[in-house]
Amino acid sequence: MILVLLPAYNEEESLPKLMPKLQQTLAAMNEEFKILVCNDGSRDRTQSMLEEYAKEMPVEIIRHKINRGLGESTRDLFELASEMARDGDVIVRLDCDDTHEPEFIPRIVERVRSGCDVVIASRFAPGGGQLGVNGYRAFISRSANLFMKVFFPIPGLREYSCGFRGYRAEKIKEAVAFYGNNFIQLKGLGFTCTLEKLVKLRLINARFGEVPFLLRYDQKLSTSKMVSSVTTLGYVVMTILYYWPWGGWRMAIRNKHHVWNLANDQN
Ligand SMILES: Nc1nc2c(ncn2[C@@H]2O[C@H](COP(=O)(O)OP(=O)(O)OP(=O)(O)O)[C@@H](O)[C@H]2O)c(=O)[nH]1
Ligand SMILES: [Mg+2]
Repeated sequence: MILVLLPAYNEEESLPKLMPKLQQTLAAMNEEFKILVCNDGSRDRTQSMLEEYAKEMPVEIIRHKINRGLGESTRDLFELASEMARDGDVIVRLDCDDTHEPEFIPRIVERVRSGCDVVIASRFAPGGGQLGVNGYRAFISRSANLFMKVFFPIPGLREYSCGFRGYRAEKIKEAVAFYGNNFIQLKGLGFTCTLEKLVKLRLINARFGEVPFLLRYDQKLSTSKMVSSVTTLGYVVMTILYYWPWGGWRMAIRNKHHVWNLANDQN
């Protein structure tokens, strides 16, 4: 099964573009699929539109009446996905602002099935790119990725900030079992959770891969919800938590995971 996760906040303009493409792509893959959407306190027609889609395709809606942010929504989506998924399933998470084309999903799924735990749709892999991104935003995005590459390096990875990714279900189940509440712990810090997930999976020895991806920013209709000041603060907080000499993530989590693995092997 393929489980598609969509965080949605005021996406009434984008959903009518994205959902038919998503359904078409997934149906053509000849595999069972489910779309889990977290409608996070949208103030527009997102909820009623999703309810209509749920009549035509396998859509399940998690509804927050009040906006809780991307971190909380991601926690809910991954928690539900890890409960629903069986071994062999692939979890794909993408944005629903119509900048992430579903046509990349089959390649992501194939790459997960050929041995990766996490596969990132990468603008910076050979053959990837972005359309419609202005110079300022491209510079901010490049700088953020450089920061992540320096402080949280993952061999072979060029793209750290894009949320369009595939995950092997077993690895997500392992992460939820091992980390519990702390799988995605940086909740109120904007979009930091997107990086935190990578780092947390790396600390439990996930294997990473990339597929080339073209970001269609030229198709973006909805307004941006990315608050760069809060997210930047989140990156700083995470860097401190990671490198903190007394019990920082880098050492403490690796050691704890090693012990956890040994205990699991004995059982
Ligand atoms: N659940 C939830 N989803 C959100 C929230 N903010 C944004 N999103 C969703 O997260 C995805 C990414 O948001 P975007 O605003 O596209 O952020 P971005 O891609 O980093 O940057 P831009 O495309 O420039 O806006 C979209 O699918 C949004 O609907 C939120 O507070 N809660
Ligand atoms: Mg976007």
